[in-house]
Amino acid sequence: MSLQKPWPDPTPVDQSLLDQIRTAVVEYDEAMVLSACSTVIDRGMDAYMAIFDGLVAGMEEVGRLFDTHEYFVPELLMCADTVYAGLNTLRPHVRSRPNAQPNGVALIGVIEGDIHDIGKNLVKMVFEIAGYKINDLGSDVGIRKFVREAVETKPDVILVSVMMTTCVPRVKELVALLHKEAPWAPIMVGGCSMDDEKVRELGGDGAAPDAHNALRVAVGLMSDLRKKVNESVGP
Ligand code: B12
Repeated sequence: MSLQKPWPDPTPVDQSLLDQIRTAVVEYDEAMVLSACSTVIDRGMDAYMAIFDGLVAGMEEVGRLFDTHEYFVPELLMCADTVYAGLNTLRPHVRSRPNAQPNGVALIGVIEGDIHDIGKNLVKMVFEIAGYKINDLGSDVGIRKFVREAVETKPDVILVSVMMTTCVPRVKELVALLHKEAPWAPIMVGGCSMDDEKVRELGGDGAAPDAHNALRVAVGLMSDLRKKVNESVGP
């Protein structure tokens, strides 16, 4: 699959720095990640690229090490801390899209029972740099809270993150309630076990494998919904 990577800054990060960032995440070496990320910034390189091709690429490798039982939960926790140390350094230097305008409001959260929030925070960042205002409910968000916030803040799009398959039935329940209580907003569901087919089964409107595609799909869904509303209102 070809991923759209809308780098806001064309100056690429040196491969050796990307390697350092990846290694630092895998080896949960916060000093190394801070040093490499500071170098990215000092040299005016692309912070967005450093996040996705450095920090996220490192976390993907960590996932593989967990799968092969070389890493366990304590390592995951330290790797996640290292990702956040790098993200906190790089995030203020990610440039908004040159033509970013206020684009609407996105409601985002991780479903109850699930505390994996790195992916959710990256989706949030991509929407922010495209000009969206974000209402971030955080992680482990109960269904009632999600629905209440949707009704009260009238978002243009609702983004639900779920990484734990055990939490998927709860997402189905949430989506059904959101369709009833907040029918104006398309609902996207994402996370490691989600694809288009699964999201449709849950009643959601769209899926995306990563943060870049999440924005692209959301824009399409919002425009489709606007067209439908206009057609039903008539000329
Ligand atoms: C880091 C990690 C943790 C950290 C999380 C730290 C944090 N602050 O997030 C900690 C140590 C806390 C953790 C805990 C656990 N974890 Co864990 N964890 C991971 C790991 C290795 C990486 C997740 C990650 O951050 N990836 C990097 C980010 C960038 O990727 P991402 O999250 O997928 O997000 C991208 C896309 O999915 C998408 N996306 C995400 N959200 C959304 C939303 C929308 C709307 C859209 C469109 C797109 C989208 O865009 C994102 C950015 O591009 C994964 C392995 C994996 N393969 O994912 C396991 C994994 C998710 N964990 C797993 C498990 C089992 C657990 C524990 C139960 C372990 C335990 N025995 O305690 C606990 C559960 C805690 C809980 N209740 O939630 C399993 C889940 C399996 C399953 N079938 O449910 C996985 C898949 C590992 C495995 N292969 O078994 N974990």
